[in-house]
Amino acid sequence: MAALAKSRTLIYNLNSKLGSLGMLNRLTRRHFPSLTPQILASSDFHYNNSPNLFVSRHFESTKAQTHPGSLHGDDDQLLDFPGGKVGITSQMRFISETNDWRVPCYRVLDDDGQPIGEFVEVDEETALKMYTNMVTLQVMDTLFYEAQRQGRISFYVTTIGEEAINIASAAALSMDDIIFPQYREAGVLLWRGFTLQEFANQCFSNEADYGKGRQMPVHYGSRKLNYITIASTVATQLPHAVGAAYSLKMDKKDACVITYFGDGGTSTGDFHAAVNFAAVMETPVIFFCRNNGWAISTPISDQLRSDGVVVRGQGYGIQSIRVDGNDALAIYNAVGAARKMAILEERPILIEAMTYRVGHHTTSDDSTRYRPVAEIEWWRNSRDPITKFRKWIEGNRWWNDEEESQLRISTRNNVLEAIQAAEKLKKPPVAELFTDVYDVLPPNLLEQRKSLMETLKKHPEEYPQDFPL
Ligand SMILES: Cc1ncc(C[n+]2csc(CCOP(=O)(O)OP(=O)(O)O)c2C)c(N)n1
Ligand SMILES: [Mg+2]
Repeated sequence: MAALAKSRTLIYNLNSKLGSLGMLNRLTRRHFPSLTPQILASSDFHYNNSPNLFVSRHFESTKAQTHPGSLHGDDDQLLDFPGGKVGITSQMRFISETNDWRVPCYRVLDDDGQPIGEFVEVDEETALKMYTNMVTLQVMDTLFYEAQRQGRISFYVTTIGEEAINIASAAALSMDDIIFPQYREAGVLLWRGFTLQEFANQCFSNEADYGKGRQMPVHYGSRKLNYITIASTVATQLPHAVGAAYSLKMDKKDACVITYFGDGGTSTGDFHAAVNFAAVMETPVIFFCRNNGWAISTPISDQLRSDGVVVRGQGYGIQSIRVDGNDALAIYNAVGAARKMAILEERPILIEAMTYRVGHHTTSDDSTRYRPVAEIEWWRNSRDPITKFRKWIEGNRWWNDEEESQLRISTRNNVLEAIQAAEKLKKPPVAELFTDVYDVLPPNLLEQRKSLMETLKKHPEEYPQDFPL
């Protein structure tokens, strides 16, 4: 006991002395406590050896306390409260913070692309559209990322590793369903028909961009495609989504809302307010959490203490499911079922898709500073959602190597053409910065506009010349 207390004091003292670098080290160790540099470097390193992924120390060390009696009351007597009747017990028992099992992950395909159970069939045409969209998203991400690195656009966010989440969830919805995205769901828009040219126009902030260049790249939106413009202020879209779902319910529409967010988003007040509001108001909304293990450099073990996000559904009184986010067919099935329940039963549903953010957080990030490269590469090579889906369509004889290389070549050419065309278009006028919010500009904005124009004219050398005033 004395030795334990001593080592605890030592750790405490060390921790309080650690600088930010030490802090990062600690974060990495906590998230992957069993991954030493030697293991990561060894050629036979395999994730199956590491049950700790997405598991905080909490789950390693804590077994749920088994209760001596059941949590039901001692007898049939009930007490009446405003929220309903509850049983009575004479034993003082605290409810355990966790179960001694973790909520399993719903899968349709195993790692070899073989179905492991029953699922809603996807016909050949839909499956091939899903596959070609996933590949298009991947190629678009790669080339737009490179364009940012070349200084041609200012910023970019990839969806690498989360292509199945994007495309399969979109495929399970109808066009009347309204999308409230975070920022890693460009594929949902792609599925709905947003063209490569439209993506490029937004990223290049040119005159054809619907936002008139007023948003950072990747902040897409499309009124036509029912895709609400991306707000990257984390989780602010969630309460909006609930409000929109409530309006669909009032109008008795045969449609639902789906809102996407990350594991990090679940730590915001907006998440809790939105889910509770949706539960109480019984709104047809799907809360789709992409649990990719990281919120920039914050690992999931520092994000929450519960068994991920899925268990929070019950806390708010709504149904929830955990899905393998790298299994397109599992996502397609789960979202399809959730959509039906949301609309027919007028209820919100929470989906937690387990996945991994293979790319850097954004082009402003270098994730190798806070997580092992071997970990990233393992996900890229062993758990790639596109490869898995390809195995399934090839197994069905719907796809072959020649079609694959043709698709990749033509998609690459199409993306490059879109980038070149977007780059050639003029920028929107600077004056547009002040339009489209107020009908009549208030005095403070009039003053700012005047000041901006004067500054641009006075110091032309400080500003790009290709912006019309
Ligand atoms: C309200 C708010 N706080 C902080 C940020 C900075 N920020 C941008 S993305 C991000 C992490 C989000 O992580 P997660 O929700 O897991 O999504 P992921 O990037 O992993 O897809 C943070 C903290 C922000 N954009 N908005
Ligand atoms: Mg995340």
